[in-house]
Amino acid sequence: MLYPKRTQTRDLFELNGIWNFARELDESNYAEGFTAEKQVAVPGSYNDLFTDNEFRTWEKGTWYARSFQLPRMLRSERIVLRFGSVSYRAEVYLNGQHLGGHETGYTPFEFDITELAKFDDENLLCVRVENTLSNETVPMGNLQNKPEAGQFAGQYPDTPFDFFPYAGIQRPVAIYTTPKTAWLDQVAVETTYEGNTGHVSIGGRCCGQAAKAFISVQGTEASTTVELHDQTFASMLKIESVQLWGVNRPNLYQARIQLIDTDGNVLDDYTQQFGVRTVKVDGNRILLNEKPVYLQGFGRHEDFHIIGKGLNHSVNIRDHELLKWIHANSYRTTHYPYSEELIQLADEQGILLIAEAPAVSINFDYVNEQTLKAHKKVLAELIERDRNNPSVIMWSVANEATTDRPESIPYFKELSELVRSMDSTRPVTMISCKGADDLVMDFFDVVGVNTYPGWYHLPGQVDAAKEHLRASLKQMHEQFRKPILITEFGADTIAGMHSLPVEQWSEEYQTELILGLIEVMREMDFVVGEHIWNFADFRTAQGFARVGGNKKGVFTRERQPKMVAHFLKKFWSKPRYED
Ligand code: BDP
Repeated sequence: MLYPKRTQTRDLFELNGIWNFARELDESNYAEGFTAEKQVAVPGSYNDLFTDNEFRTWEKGTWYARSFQLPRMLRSERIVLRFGSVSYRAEVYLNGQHLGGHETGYTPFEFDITELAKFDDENLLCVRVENTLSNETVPMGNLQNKPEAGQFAGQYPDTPFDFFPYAGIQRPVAIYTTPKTAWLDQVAVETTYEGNTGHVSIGGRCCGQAAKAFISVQGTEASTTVELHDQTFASMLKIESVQLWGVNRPNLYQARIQLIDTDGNVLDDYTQQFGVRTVKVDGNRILLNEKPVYLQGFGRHEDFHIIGKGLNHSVNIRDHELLKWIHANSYRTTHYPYSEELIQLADEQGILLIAEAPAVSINFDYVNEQTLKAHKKVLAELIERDRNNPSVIMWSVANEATTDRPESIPYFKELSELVRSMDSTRPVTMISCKGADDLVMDFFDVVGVNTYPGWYHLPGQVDAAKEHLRASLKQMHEQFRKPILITEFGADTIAGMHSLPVEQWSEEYQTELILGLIEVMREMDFVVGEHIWNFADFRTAQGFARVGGNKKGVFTRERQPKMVAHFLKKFWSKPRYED
């Protein structure tokens, strides 16, 4: 699915703003309109908007509605309604008619509304949104408070992960048009280079009557015209004196794709951004453009006051600003696909991303066929969505599944095969908390390790935590013989709390523990990166282990630095390998 754009053949407008909102409290036909209980903001999560706890933790059906008019000059066009994401499940109705649904929040979906849209009257758009998680959803939820025993047991709401299960229409809603005669539906760009020449493969799929595709890379000599076969095209272009995409030089190119008819008339016109770069795992290194890159950065969340997980451009800009300030070069989109707009920002600013499926804490006590089906679906949607973004250097299929269970082996084999069949240009990882007992690392290129010595065990004992990490990393490397990326480590820290001698929860403790553990990671030649948990404090479900949220942020939820941030800024200013 393409990102919606206005071009010479396409129009675009957004349906963001204030919508009507009601909880589904009875059997009435909400799809034909309803009395609003509240008004809500789109995009945004609904949970933190109101003062009433009933709304905050409501996970059953809610209804969103708004009306809109269409200008008559669009009558001749194909009209598409697109949602950036709705968590977790959406059923969409236009003028009382069911358009379809989508499950697994965090990925976009769209409907052709050409036939149903009215031009002479208001259109009524109603969306049923539901966030009830189960053992068949990805992520799971409502496991009767029985996640794996540990810090998530007994939480409210009942999730086997700690971040708050925000819900709603969390990303933009847009209407875009394409010509009715022919339109581009899908584009895949893959790149390599040899010396100064970039090799760019651009393929795509279209619908309708086009005969050929004219493809050119703006600002270069590269262009070609290719015939369509079964409504698909494939092309290979060369960019001379290519400027590669990299961390400090995020050079981007625009591929213009024009669908043309047999007389050479342009039917559809779309521009796809891409960067020329390669990424691979070679021995104990991740190579970006054939040079080793050491990942320094964070796990994160899309999370902010009031708006929850709603797209917020200001927070996104601020977060990337802080990443640059602290000399981080990367982050993992823990624990779900982030907004398309944020991934584009990473492309433009040269930030490396590990794009993660929303599969956190998959527990094999509860997995069934349907869980695997949902997991495969959302993984495929993620790859389809982000495959052209140069900032995405690796796919993460899951975080902290119970991968010490034999049932996890065929499950993750199938997932890794799916990813590789869709994209052979990026390494694939899985993030484990099972140490050397993990059974599925054979299927992955990089071993992602979440480890909390000095926090969940060995509290307050930095030296013992370092010793534990040293021993466990060596053991894991012996076992897996693959590069290890430390994807989570850290300590909850109350901003403003100080203590000498150092004690858990204080800024001194976070600083000493994080810097101490990094020292150990850097003793090991097979460690390819350090991602601290977390970039910023974030809202969680309620439980005895969380006081006002998860406080492992290096920055507060307001995006101000804790003490450790200043030390990291200094330490990370010298990259481990020369760029
Ligand atoms: C890890 C999870 C992460 C949690 C973190 C923590 O991957 O989502 O927030 O622990 O406990 O297990 O802070």
